Amino acid sequence: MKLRTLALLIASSFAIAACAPQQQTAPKAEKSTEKSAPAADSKKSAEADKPASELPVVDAVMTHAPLAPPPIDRDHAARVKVKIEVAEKVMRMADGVEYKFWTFGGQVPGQMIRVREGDIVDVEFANRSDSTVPHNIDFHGATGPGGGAEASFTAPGHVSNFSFKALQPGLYIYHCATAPVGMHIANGMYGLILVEPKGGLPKVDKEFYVVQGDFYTKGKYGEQGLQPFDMEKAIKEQPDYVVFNGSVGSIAGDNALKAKVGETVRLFVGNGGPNLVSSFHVIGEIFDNVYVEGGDLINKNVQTTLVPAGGAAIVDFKIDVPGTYNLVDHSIFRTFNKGALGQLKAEGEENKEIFSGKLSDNIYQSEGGAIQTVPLSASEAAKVQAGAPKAGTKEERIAAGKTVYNANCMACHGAEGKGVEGAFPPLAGSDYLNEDPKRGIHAITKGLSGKITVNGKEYNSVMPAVALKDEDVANVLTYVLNSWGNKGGEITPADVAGSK
Ligand code: HEC
Ligand SMILES: [Cu+2]
Repeated sequence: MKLRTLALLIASSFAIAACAPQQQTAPKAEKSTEKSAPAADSKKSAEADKPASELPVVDAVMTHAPLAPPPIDRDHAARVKVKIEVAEKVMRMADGVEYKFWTFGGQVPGQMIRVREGDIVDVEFANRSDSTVPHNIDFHGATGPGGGAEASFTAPGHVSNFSFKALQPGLYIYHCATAPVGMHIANGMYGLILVEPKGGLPKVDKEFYVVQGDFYTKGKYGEQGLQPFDMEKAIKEQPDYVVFNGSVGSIAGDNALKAKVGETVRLFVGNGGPNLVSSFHVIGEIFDNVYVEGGDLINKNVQTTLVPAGGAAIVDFKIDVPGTYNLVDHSIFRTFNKGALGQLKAEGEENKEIFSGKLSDNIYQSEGGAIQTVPLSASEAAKVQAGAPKAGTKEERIAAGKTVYNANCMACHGAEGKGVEGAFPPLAGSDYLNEDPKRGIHAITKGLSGKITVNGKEYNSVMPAVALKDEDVANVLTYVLNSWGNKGGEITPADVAGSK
């Protein structure tokens, strides 16, 4: 998806650039009027009010998350054409978990729209003929009944048009408001529209688009297969998933946002809900500016900002030191147990004065250094007994093992088994493991402590035993052995049983 949207974005930026010259027709006075107009008067500050019919017509630059459309480089109003097609679509919610999303434009969130205060937004709203129900759109950035909900109500196989004037600048949610409204939103029908103030926003180096949402599935978090919507959980406000940009991992790992040391980053953050308020936080960063609730009020030096359901915030920060910065909902079980984790990876020069990194690490054994077992809840223990589905082939074992790895090992050994120097040894290209893969069985089932050397580096730490079924131990080790430059091979449940 990334490449295609990028190409589209680039293509459409060029389209805008190409038609920019003939758009520069606004009176010269316009700019100065805008600058001196206090924000509160912005509704009235008439920029040489042309009749709407005489405004130049432009196509909106719309982007799929996590990309944001480029800043507007017009100094006058326009009629901006926004085309939205609703599609009901089965897509990935998490590894092995699918969900039938209802989408604006084929993805969750819907595409981000960027217009300028004073623009007329011409909306063309199409509902595909393979949709099962009617849909509509309520723009929080519009003034008028339902934000356009009635005006845009569209049966499958129909297309509606309406327009609104973007009177007030700000970052606004749009969402479907067809009954049952909660269900349409819960299925992913939301996105953001930015109405730039006439003078634009202060320039930054990178801008991204992130929308949180909560999802309610018949099966529990991680339960495999196509999961239907669960109305009862939605009413009780007990989501199984809380995610950024529509799925677990959508902006983490290989999909992480990227920036460089020294750059300023802006996140357009929305919260589609339907239920939860987000305590939005970036671990290891302090927001220099927060446009509180997406409006004009700027708060400075903020750690965590609330993003209401059906609301938004703009946050700016500068990257001072390299590293991986995790985007979370600091209602923190949502991050570690429901998927609300994004990442921004920053490369560049270290600055040891701002952040030293680990200076030393010695063993501190308050519990006598005994190996501990990661505790299991009663239901988890029951599941362990009941057993996971059996893998028939090595390929199935590798696929199942990946899920086991992500749930049980990644927290310490890291994505791609890279480990953490001085604390957690790498599993990627581990000579310790490749020399005798059965050492892995022992490490998982019995735990591991004392000095070991992995790829020439010494580790003297404690790995707790991980309570897994033999099948899962076999799967995860087979996955590890066939990943990240390891030597391949297969560990079977019989191997595990035999060497415990
Ligand atoms: C709580 C953190 C933690 C978790 C969870 C964990 N490990 Fe470890 N693991 C360690 C530490 C620490 C060591 C090194 C122990 C030592 O120094 O003696 C280690 C060592 C190992 C080793 C041997 C050294 C090497 O790099 O080859 C293997 C293999 C291994 N772990 C596999 C796993 C697998 C597979 C899982 C998931 C089922 C897992 N670990 C979960 C912390 C963890
Ligand atoms: Cu809808």
